[in-house]
Amino acid sequence: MSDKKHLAIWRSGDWAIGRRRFLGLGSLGALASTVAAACRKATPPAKAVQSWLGAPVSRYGARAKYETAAREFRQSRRNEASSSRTPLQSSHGVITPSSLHFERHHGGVPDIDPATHRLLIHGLVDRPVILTMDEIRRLPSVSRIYFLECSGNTGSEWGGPNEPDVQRAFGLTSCSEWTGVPLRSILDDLGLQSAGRWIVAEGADACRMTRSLPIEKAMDDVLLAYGQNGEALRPEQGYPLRLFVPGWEGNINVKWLRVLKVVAEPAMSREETSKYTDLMPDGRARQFSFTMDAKSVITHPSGGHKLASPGVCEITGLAWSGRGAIARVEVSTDNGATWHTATLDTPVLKLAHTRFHYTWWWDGQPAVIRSRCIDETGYVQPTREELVAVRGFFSNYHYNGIQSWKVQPDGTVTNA
Ligand SMILES: Nc1nc2c(c(=O)[nH]1)N[C@H]1C(S)=C(S)[C@@H](COP(=O)(O)O)O[C@H]1N2
Ligand SMILES: [Mo]
Repeated sequence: MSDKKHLAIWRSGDWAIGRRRFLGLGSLGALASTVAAACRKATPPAKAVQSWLGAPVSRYGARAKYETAAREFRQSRRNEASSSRTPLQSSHGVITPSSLHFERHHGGVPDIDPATHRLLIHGLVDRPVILTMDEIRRLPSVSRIYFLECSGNTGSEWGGPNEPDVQRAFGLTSCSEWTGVPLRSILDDLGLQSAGRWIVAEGADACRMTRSLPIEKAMDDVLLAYGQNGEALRPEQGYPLRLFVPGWEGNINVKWLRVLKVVAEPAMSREETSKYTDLMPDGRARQFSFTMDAKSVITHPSGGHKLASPGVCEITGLAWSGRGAIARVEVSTDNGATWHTATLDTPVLKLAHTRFHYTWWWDGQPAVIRSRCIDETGYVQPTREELVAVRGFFSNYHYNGIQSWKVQPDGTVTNA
């Protein structure tokens, strides 16, 4: 295709011509030609060629004042029992900045001095201990990138399209690099007794968050985490210490951790009986439904976005699974009739957000776009109908149905 034609579709007002000319062209070819046209157009006007005498260095950084992405929350009657959501629609890559990590507090954010904080580990161990933060930070540590998702995330979509945008519908998931001590190494040292089958974790906040963790998981990949994205945990994420349970529902990742008790039977606390259980259609409930099932969502374009004009559109989003790595993400731009394999940013990490991309040539017609993911165990993200057929409508937690967005001819995007 000649340069003249590239420029022709780039000029505003020429979209109708461009659309006819590009119809049937592979989307990557279209992307390359659009980029080339943009480059040729980019002769800077004289007044833009200038430089600034800048501000001095600073002790602790802040983002550019032009950037406004923020957590979203509804003011509730009791602000101590609230949550805020990550702006996934404007996120890049897979790491959530700590300042935008979603929050879920049942008793507010306590202000805990690390110098006085203690972790008691007792119960069915030969040598119970009380550890200070300095003692914990002396132990060999690891750093790992993991997602953290509240099992209530996307619960709003059980009955069909509900929330207007990806932040409100999906924003209770975030992904950080977490640093801490493998719980296994400490339990090995303390002499775990064979009768110890569960560990009851308790937080130091007003709600005394209490959850029971099976010993097999505790001895696998659980961390006593004190670091997040290269610095100490944020207060909102459990400073100075939290339990980190990779791939499992957010609630068991007890923040402000102060007690671990090794026991024979689960505690049957509020958070694992009346809450965080899943009522099934036959009236029985799933309990200890820890694993976060595979889920994916297109974050751009998504609800609330407006496409400027027909032409090249980068579809991008996130996929993750509590069972391991994402093996494949597929994207449909024709209401599920055909599916295309998306490109995954590498490395693809187990139990972490995985960024996917698919380059789409939007022809200006109404379109429904969606993504579905398959994890390394072969688990396929279900449609809403498939999920509802098994789990019914009584559940609040663990909704992971395929999400669709509708692109209207004027470029507006809505939840479909
Ligand atoms: N001590 C304590 N731990 C807690 C909670 C809490 O309120 N108190 N909330 C839980 C819930 S429901 C979730 S989803 C995650 C949220 O972690 P975050 O606020 O770091 O995103 O923490 C869990 N751990
Ligand atoms: Mo949660």
